[in-house]
Amino acid sequence: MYSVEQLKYISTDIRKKIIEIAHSAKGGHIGGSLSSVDILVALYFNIMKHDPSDPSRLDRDRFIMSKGHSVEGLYCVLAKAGYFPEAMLSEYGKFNTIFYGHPTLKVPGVEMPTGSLGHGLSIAVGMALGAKRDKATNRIFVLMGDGEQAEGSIWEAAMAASHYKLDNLVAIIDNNNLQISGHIDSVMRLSSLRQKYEAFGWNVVEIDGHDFHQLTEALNTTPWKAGMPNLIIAHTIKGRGVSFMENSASWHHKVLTEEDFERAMDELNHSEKEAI
Ligand SMILES: Cc1ncc(C[n+]2csc(CCOP(=O)(O)OP(=O)(O)O)c2C)c(N)n1
Ligand SMILES: [Mg+2]
Repeated sequence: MYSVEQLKYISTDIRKKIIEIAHSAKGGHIGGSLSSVDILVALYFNIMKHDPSDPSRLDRDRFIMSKGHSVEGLYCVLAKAGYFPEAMLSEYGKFNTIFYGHPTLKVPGVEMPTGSLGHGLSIAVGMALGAKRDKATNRIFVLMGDGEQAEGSIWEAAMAASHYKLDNLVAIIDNNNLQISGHIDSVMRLSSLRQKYEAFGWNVVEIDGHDFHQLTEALNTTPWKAGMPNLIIAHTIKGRGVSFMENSASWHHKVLTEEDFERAMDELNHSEKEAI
């Protein structure tokens, strides 16, 4: 188990890597990568049963990155966790690379290619149902975006998860209040997400998605109720960690200028020193 201080340090280091690879690839889904880093770090470093030296181990927990566009965060966390050397991240977005702008099975540790929103929960439901039928004890985690909740397929999967009593399924929503073109409320209002999932038969908790105490507690203690699927609504900040990217839809996907890059790295280096 890593301490909260260690997790914070790892997250800041990963935020720096995200900025570096998005800069070198001349673009990236930066905002949603930065909002979900702490969730991924909690999962890969303290919560999931997994083995980077044997990515296809049968008894591993599964993680589906349904918001596949936030791929820079996923690649950097997988590298840090040991699935491949961190030096390989410099290939991100280059010609002939395995590190495309959305995750594929070519990258060690990626369970499912994603990017077309709205599919991850259905896939996770299938995996959770399979695990139940095999009487396996592993858990299935899936991370979705809040904008992604506008996809109708999610609600079919949500219905099936409670019908099949999939308490081994843990869905997390990166609730950063923004999607590609603006504020969730102006693009497709969601309120109340909690009530919607509860009406579909889920157990729901809401936490601060940047607080490692809350993340660890919520993720460690599922199933919260036997026979019910688990949803964590993680309140996050899009662009978290770089002041001028925070809460701004324009940083959903963007090319960093040299000045943006220097400023972002200065801020993150400063946060890293504070975290020591
Ligand atoms: C089916 C589908 N429609 C549209 C898109 C284009 N798209 C990419 S990201 C995005 C917004 C997603 O918003 P959200 O789920 O809130 O992600 P985050 O804020 O975490 O980046 C959209 C519409 C897509 N990838 N897939
Ligand atoms: Mg969002």
